[in-house]
Amino acid sequence: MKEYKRILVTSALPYANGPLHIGHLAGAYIPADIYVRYQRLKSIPVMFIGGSDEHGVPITIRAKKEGITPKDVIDRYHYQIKETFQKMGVSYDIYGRTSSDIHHQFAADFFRKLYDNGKFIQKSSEQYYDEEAKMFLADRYITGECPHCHHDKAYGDQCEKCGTALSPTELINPTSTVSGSKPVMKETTHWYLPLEQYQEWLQEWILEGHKEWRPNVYGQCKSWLDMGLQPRAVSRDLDWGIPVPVEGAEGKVLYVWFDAPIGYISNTKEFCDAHPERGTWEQWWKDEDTRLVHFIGKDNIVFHCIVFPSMLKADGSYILPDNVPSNEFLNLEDDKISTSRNWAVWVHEYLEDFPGKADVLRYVLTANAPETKDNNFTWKDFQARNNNELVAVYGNFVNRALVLTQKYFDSVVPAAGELTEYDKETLKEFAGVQQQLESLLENFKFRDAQKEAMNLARIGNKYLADTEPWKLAKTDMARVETILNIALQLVANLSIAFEPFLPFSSEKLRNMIGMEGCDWNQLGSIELLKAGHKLGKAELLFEKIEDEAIEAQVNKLLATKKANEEAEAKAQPATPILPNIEFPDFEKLDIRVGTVLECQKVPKADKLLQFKIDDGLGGRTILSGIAQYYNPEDLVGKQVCFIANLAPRKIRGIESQGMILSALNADGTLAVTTVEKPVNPGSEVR
Ligand code: B3M
Ligand code: ZN
Repeated sequence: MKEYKRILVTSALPYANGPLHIGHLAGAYIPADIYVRYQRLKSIPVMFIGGSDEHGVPITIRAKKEGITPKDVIDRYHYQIKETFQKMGVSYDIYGRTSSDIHHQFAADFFRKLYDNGKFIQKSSEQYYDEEAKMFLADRYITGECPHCHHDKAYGDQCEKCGTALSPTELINPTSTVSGSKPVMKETTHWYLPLEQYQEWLQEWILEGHKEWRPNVYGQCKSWLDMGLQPRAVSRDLDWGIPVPVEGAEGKVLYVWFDAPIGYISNTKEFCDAHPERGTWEQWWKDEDTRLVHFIGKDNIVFHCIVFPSMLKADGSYILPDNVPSNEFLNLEDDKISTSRNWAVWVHEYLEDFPGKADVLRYVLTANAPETKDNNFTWKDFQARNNNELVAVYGNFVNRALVLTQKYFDSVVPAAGELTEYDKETLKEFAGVQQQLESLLENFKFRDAQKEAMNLARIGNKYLADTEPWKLAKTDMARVETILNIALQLVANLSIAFEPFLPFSSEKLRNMIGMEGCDWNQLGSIELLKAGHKLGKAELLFEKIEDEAIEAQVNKLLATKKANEEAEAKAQPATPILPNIEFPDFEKLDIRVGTVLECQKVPKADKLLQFKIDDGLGGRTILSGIAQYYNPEDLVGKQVCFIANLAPRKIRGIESQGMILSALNADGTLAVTTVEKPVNPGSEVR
């Protein structure tokens, strides 16, 4: 393997449109932090870059829904996310944001250079446009019937029922999820990165050059390449983002997936500008001696392995990722984590409910890391891992070693005498641990690595249980000295071995034993604590988590489940069908289609709209109580169904000559009934 001088680590930039949940942590953040902490411990120059992804449609939608600005949204979540990372010990060198001036400038310059060098193609195409919301619709914001399995809520980019990748034009009966209206086709121009031009190079670079990538990552890349790459639009019609820095591009911004990965670079620049002693950003991004590693979740693979590298290649002056360790998904209590269904453990809530227990969550998420397949978080398992592993194995061993030393030697490290065969065997077991841990960590096998560290504690526990120094204290104090010396060396080793995984506890442990510094290269040493060294006060490293605390969490989830079920039930109210009628009863109704000629609000009546309808018979006036749901001008020209022979009645002094039919939606809103294709005014409905 190539020798590198420095390692640049990035973890995916979370969208600043919601809080972090445990799935985020397990996917891209805890593993990256473990890796970075390990490299730092080894004194390898390493830089850890993170930040918020603050552009894109979801942020604008959220703002619209809440009646605030996108800037309000990102400010709320950027700071919250940043604080959550810090409290979880995710040790970024910089946590930046893509709304910063420095990033806007950097990303615009990046685009401009590619543009000037003819790396883009410009294409016009027809795209779905929402006339009510006055915006082009991102694929995700169009739903409709899947042409393959006929699921009625497929998205414009994918049907989640049958898994087929779709384009919005394939949907049957597309609807805008922004306004609920039917989108229309409208022409627009965009810049595209012609990925097909990079196909051959990518094949060589990934499929030949990076066979060591995780099978899930390599496999996804291969299937994309096998399908053949297509040009990808790098701009969007949107008023939130980085304006396309080209004349005549008004109203267009860089596609969020174009600017976000550039955020890794601009954040590095921001950091290096403020910390010149850490080198220049160009050193980190353009020197072949830098090893670049991206930690991401599996839904980001194509962007980090295919699109971003193609952008870097198009520029020509950048290094490329050496590895892209991507995790699969973490489920919660056997169900997919979902922000919209609030099916998640929100990390900031966890930290409130379990103060001082960031390491416990780090431990459990790593023990269950979805490294090779989707994995599951359950509160029962969380409790069991805390009580049976952190408390009963690691914490218990440390506590026993310290308490015994306190009792027999007044907390002074005793000297080791002659070693028995059993002592030597025990020491041999942890002599190899540094190498074992290294090879696992270098290969991104964090789960196994943490298991290995825990195994050290098991060895320690077993050693004390087997040697029983408390029994020997009456007869053979010299032997007790040796045993406790060995046990204490093991304790000190644990603080190093666990440092990448459980940084808070490792620090606490070092304070307890009065150990200064933490040097990875000393891992496995049996002279970490010198004889005569005075230990600090023994405290509990971890505490048991009681059933009540777990029940409270489980109940919280049950309440969410119940609320979701209720919401679903409410969305489909089972209004009982009325008793049957005979056909002649139906024939008494004269339902017609009319074209709305005029529509206006009735003064001082906030629910009423007054319609002038072309009914094919000279026209009529109808009042309808739908003013809360429509702009009157939006209804002009629409064809509506109405009852033509309802006896006229006066409402607010105006005679209403019929009744416009509307559908009552589950949420209480009304939608006017129209016809599926234009008909002559006055046509009968039957
Ligand atoms: N914000 C998607 C995500 O959070 C996206 C990652 C950007 S990394 C450059 O899944
Ligand atoms: Zn489908």
